[in-house]
Amino acid sequence: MNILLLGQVGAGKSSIVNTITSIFGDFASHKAEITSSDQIVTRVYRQYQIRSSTGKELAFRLCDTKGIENGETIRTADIQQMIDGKKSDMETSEPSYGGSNISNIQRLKDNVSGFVRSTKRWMCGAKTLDINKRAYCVVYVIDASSLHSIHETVENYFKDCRKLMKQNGGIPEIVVLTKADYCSKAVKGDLKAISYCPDIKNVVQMVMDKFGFLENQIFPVVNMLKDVRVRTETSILFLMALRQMLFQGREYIHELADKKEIHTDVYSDHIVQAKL
Ligand SMILES: Nc1nc2c(ncn2[C@@H]2O[C@H](COP(=O)(O)OP(=O)(O)OP(=O)(O)O)[C@@H](O)[C@H]2O)c(=O)[nH]1
Ligand SMILES: [Mg+2]
Repeated sequence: MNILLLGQVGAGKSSIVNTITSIFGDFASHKAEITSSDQIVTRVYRQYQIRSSTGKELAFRLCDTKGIENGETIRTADIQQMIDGKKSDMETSEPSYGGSNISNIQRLKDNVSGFVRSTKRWMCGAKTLDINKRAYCVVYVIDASSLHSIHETVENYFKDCRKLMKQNGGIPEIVVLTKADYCSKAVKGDLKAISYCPDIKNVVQMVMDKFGFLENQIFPVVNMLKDVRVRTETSILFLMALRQMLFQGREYIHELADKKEIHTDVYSDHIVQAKL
């Protein structure tokens, strides 16, 4: 099951790959490149196979993507390729910028072409899609500490992404709120405070108000950055989020099978394996 990580430059997408790899591998992983500078780090699409501590491949991959910059509009064709599993590992993504008028027209065109695409797919069955490669869940990675000052274009970007997921038959969406430690001293001192801290509750409410997510789709976390050993509190937060991604992804697979977009004999194995 491929899980697509989308979000702003520096939001913590690659750090999530490292944290989850560390949790399952039982050691601190630096597989995905991150940096402490403000520069864009991830420039290409990367698929990371997650393995257990014994090296066994687990039944999901995290797909790290190039971050969105302020002023950028949705790269519909690019994201569609990722959803359909047609983007190769290490492939680049060109940013797309546009003024508000261009962006509105483009958005309209995207809506229409998205509708045509989903209708076509419904009519012919998605036989050309490789079910191992396509995405079954999308994760919006949002920096909790800077949400209050999020750029309007980035806000629109997320809204447009949500529309695209709907056009694709309702791909499950999860929000992972990183850098919760920057939002609250209590969380910085004790990760357990994340579940009751008012500062974090406010950020969660802001995500609900801005983007229309439900509370159970939003997971505040703190990435593993300096620790050599994986802390239990870190693991619990990430595993809860991951469990939700996999459950919802599985439901989506069932729906695709019911609509005959994928064949049950092909996907049943994957469902069994997707149990954590
Ligand atoms: N305090 C804190 N810092 C974090 C957290 N997650 C990520 N960071 C820091 O944020 C910076 C950016 O993290 P990345 O994982 O590289 O972000 P990215 O979204 O992959 O960025 P691009 O690849 O440039 O799009 C790094 O300096 C990380 O150490 C977190 O939960 N808490
Ligand atoms: Mg990155």
